[in-house]
Amino acid sequence: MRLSVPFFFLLWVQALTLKNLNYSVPEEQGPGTVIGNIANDAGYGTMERGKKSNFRVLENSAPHLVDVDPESGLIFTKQRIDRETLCRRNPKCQLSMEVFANDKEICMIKIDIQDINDNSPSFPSDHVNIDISENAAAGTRFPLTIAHDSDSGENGIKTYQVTRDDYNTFSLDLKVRGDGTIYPELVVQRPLDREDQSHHTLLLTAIDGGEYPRSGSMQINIRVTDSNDNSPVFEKSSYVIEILENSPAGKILIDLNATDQDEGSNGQVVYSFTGYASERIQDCFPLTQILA
Ligand SMILES: [Ca+2]
Ligand SMILES: [Ca+2]
Ligand SMILES: [Ca+2]
Ligand SMILES: [Ca+2]
Repeated sequence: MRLSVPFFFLLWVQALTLKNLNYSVPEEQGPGTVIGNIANDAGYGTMERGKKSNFRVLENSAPHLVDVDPESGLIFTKQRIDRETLCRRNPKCQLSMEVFANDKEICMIKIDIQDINDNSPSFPSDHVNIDISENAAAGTRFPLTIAHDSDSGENGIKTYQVTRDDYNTFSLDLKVRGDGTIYPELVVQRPLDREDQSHHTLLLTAIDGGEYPRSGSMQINIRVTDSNDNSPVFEKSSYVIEILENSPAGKILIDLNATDQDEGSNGQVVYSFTGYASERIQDCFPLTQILA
C-alpha cells in the first residue's frame, strides 16, 4: 500500500503530455481579436460542440488581457493590449498561459506582443539654451539632450537631424553607446563671431525607424558669448588740431570718440595719453578737457 500513491501519481503524470504553442499578436488590437486556435494547432481537430471545458486555463500571466474559449479553443484578446504599458522598455514582450486541453494535455502557450510604431520621439523640453564662447575652436563639441521613444527596436529612435544655418556654422555628430542609445552632439564647424551674429537658432529632430517614421523636435537657442577680440577704434587714425596761442585753459579743442564692438567691460573705453605725448602737452591739456 505504501507504493500505491506514488505509483498512481506516476501513471497520472505519464498520462499528461506537454505541448508548446507559440503565437503573436500586434499590440493595440481591440477586444475579441483572435490570436490562435489551440484545437487546430495542437491537432485535436474540431472539438465536440456542447462539451464543456475542453480547454481550461490553469495559469494566465495576464488574466485580463487574453483568454481561451473553453469549447472551441480559440485564444482571443479580452481588451486592448498596450505593449509599452505591459513591458515598458523590454524589447521582448510575451504573455504565457497554461491550458489543460482535452482532459489529457497541458498546452504551454507563449504569445509575443508585437510592437507597432504608435509613439513619436519626444524631448523633455521644447527648447534648450546653450552658451558658446565666440573663441570656441572649430571642432568643439556640445552634447545635446536625447529624445525618448517608448517603442522598441526599429520603432525606437533611429537618428537625429539638425537644421543647417546659412553658413553651416554647426553640424551634428551621432555617437552610439553599447546599449544602442544614440547621443547627438553639436559640433562647431566655423569660427564664431559674436559681433557678427550673437544668436543662432537650430531645430533638432529625432526620427524613429518605423515603416512610417515618426519624429519629434526641440529648438536649440545658441547665445554666442563675448571674448575681448576687438580694440577701441577712433573715427580717424590721426587728428590735427589748430589752436590759437593764448587760448584760455579749459577750452574744448576737439570732441573725440572711440568705439569698441565687444560687450560689457570688453567694450568699455578708457582714454589716456600714451607716453608719446610730451609731458608738457599732457600738463596743458588734460584729456578730460579735450573731450566734450
Ligand atoms: Ca516610435
Ligand atoms: Ca508601440
Ligand atoms: Ca574690446
Ligand atoms: Ca568680442
